[in-house]
Amino acid sequence: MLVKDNNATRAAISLEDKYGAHNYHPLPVVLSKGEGVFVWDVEGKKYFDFLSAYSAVNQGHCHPRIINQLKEQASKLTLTSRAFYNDQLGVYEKFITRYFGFDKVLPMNTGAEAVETAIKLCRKYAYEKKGIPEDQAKIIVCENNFHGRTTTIISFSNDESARKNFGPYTPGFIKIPYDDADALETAIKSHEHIAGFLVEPIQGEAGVFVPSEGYLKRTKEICEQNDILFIADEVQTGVARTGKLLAVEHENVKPDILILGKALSGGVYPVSAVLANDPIMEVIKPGQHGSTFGGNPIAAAVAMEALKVVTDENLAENAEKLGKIFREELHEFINENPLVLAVRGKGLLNAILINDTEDSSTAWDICMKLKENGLLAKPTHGNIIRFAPPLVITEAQIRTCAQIIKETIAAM
Ligand code: IF1
Repeated sequence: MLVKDNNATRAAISLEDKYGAHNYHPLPVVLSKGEGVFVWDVEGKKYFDFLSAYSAVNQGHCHPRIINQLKEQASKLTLTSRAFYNDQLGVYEKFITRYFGFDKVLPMNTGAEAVETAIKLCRKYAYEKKGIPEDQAKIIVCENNFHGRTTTIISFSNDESARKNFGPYTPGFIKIPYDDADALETAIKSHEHIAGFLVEPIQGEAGVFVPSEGYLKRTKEICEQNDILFIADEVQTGVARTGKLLAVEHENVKPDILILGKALSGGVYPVSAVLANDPIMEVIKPGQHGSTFGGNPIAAAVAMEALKVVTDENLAENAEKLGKIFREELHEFINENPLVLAVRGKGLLNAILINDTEDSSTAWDICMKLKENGLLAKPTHGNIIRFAPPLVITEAQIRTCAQIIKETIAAM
């Protein structure tokens, strides 16, 4: 066995442990370099990154084109606030609205901020365009959702650890089961003043839960029939991750409000966005919403290049094709291995369900072994392991990785 000096790893972990809030429980690996599908730890060990910073690094680590834009813009102008115009924002706004096919964009920084923005936009539209009485607007959300961690967003979470003892909670949300279009119809019939329906096209945090075919299409139709805004949270599923530019495209659905984050910048800079057409977006007037950093010139330059990379490198097509290969490889394997119950996902957003209880350490132990074998992934809910490599991965690499995963689990 190779005897390694783990001092650098231990030192970094103990610093975070002592001086950082304990709001995460990371895998014990300390990364110091990334390039494409690979990351390296402080001891020089190289890994395939199968988390991609929760699908933020779709374009691969430190993509040279995106980094170049970052450097160029950083040396010219970083931040103006929106009190003044900057020469990058308008160019980016024109680009991103054409790219996704909406009239207007409202730029923010993090995913949670973009979700908050969408909620505010939806409520304001309900009061000013639909005539819902003041403070009565309700937004329908789904059970087991994950939309971020602000006080309002956790108010409609049903994840105890995300929610407990952070009350009092924001009212105005109705929760229905996910993947149940009838439940949406029932909720609309039994409640007054519904303004919107907020949904993840695939539930990420719930363990990559893909809804039945037709769910998005049907819920969108129900929303249309009832004059309710369909709000798609594509923070995790968007930007080519699931094999289409947007996951809603699998069902030819066009949301009324689209929420993006994460890979919008290739994981280089916090950039999020809310897109909508004029009749909706025009309800927001000067002074009614904003952010110091939202729409800053670095964000604009970086996001524009990150989206160009997605197109130029055919990342959606690659995710679609390699996702199929990956699931095929694992399907064959799980037929013979009782430790894995299921493999599911779309494009390169996939997960395996481990045949053990949520409080078992099996999934964690598998991830520790995968780490030893040069592949980084993280368990969720105790018994699910998410696999989401950067979309620049090649077919040869995905087959190698499938092999690593199979051999690791077979040896457990
Ligand atoms: C954490 C999961 C991923 C998101 C959707 C909004 C946001 C997220 C659909 C908020 C964020 C994250 C954040 C991260 C864990 C994580 C996650 F495990 F919870 F499900 F990606 F897989 N909408 N997702 O998935 O975006 O404010 O973070 O930029 O630890 O909170 P943010």
